[in-house]
Amino acid sequence: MTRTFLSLGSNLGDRLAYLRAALEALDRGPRMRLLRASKIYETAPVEVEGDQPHYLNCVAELECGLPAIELLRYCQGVESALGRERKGERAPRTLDVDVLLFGEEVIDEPGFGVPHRGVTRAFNLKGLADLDPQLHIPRRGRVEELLAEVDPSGIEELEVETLC
Ligand code: PH2
Ligand code: MG
Ligand code: MG
Repeated sequence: MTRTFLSLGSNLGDRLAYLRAALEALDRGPRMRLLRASKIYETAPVEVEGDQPHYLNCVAELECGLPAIELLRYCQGVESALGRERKGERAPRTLDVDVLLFGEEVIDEPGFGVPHRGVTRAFNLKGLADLDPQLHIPRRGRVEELLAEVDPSGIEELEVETLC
């Protein structure tokens, strides 16, 4: 079993419902178990062009018995099942599920990098810090130290029960 962390994001439609449905689907996935989810954050879009709605983001911790590439495929299936249209990498979306970390594995393949290149975005570091501030990110460092270095603006904690 590998300890893995996923980033969930939605900025189209009923964002909270998409995050909830995604967590349920991840818990039902083959050889995987949802352990915990971070707080939910409402976040200003980063690294996108033009006006886009704000995101809801959270981070989920799972135990996974699949190889990383199969976890990625499962996550992509969950995105599609929940209405994701492939309209470009940075277009608004009902659901984005990114494999942030897969144990200590480092993967550099076209279309699949682990740790995910977005792992040091402030909203992902915040979610990771909710779950384990001491967590080590291969090639980057410790979550709490990385979080101290990023700009925390544009991130608001959402006042809801955590989803898991
Ligand atoms: N995802 C992106 C690009 N920009 N900005 C926020 N706030 N949240 C995201 O999940 C996000 C983003 C590409 O996947
Ligand atoms: Mg993403
Ligand atoms: Mg993605």
